[in-house]
Amino acid sequence: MEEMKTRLTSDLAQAASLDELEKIRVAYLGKKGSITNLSRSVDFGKLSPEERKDFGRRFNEIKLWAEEALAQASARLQAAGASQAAGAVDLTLPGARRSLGSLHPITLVQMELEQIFQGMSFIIGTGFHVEREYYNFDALNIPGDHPAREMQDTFWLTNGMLMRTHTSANQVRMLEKHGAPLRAIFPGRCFRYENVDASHENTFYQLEGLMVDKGISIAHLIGVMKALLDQVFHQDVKVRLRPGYFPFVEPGFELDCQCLICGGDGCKTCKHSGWIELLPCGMVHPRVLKFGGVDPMRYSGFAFGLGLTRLAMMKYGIPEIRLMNSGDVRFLSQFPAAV
Ligand code: FA5
Repeated sequence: MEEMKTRLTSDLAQAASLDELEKIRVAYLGKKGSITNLSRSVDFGKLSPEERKDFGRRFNEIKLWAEEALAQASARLQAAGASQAAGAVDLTLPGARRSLGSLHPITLVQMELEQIFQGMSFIIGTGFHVEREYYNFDALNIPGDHPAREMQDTFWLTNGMLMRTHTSANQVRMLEKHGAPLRAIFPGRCFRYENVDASHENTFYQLEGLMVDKGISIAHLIGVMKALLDQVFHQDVKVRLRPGYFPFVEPGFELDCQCLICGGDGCKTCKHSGWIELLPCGMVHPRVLKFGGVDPMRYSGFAFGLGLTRLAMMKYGIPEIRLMNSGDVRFLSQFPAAV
């Protein structure tokens, strides 16, 4: 029995895996194992009662000892296996690079503008992509037979619904909801059924602004437009103001900025004119105020419809509008993940 203990101790010390350990257990304690066989090797008839008792005690001792030794070896191998698995992480290797999503350039510009306007006590609204013909056209002084409807090619849906062609569609909704006085911006997506080129998309973003109060004049309009452009570009950008026609403002203006892609020399982004149409604006037409339930005899206001997608193009030097909706990660990953 002593010799068997020595052999088992040495076998257990050499066992390198739980599989090997199981083989050792079968070899010693299995049905035909060498410890199990010990009891078969003895002719109990030839032993005295004392000797039988003594054998039984020692046999049980070695069996218990062997079971305990196997359990300890198993625990040792399991612990070694666990630390080996943990050790498989080589801390000196460079980590797996997790690519962090970035913010879309339009989102970045929109967030910046929202901050600027919140600083001037403007509230932020949203509006609907799918809009009623009434809010997109009629309530903006563009009745069904008005030629101005042709200015914006429309994706028509059924039952007088359409994909809104401009964020101005939310002007009367905001007036109905909040009344006057009102300072609000409402950025969002617009849709037009038109040919796509370097500066025209069929899905693009605008940011509408509306300020209505007693005594609002063109001076307020120009002051806010200037504050807006100064803060967005952080540089001296040349702008020009020219008369513009929109049925929902009177007078109306077009504010263009010098193309920042070519510096005004002319390129395909500005259609070789050196200027980009960016910020149409004007004094809210009295009929629009009336549609919104606001008395035009007491209140006046200005509105603007900033081309947010084009502003992002100018700010970040993006010459091609189609990149904006491309979902191309090589393009998108150049922008920061946060502002
Ligand atoms: C309008 O949409 C008017 N609702 C703007 C307005 C609001 C005028 C309030 C007066 C008062 P316009 O169609 O010009 O106007 O579009 C406004 C701006 O949106 C343009 O200057 C341009 O920057 C941008 N824009 C227009 N069409 C596209 C297009 N297809 N792709 C990208 N940007 C566009």
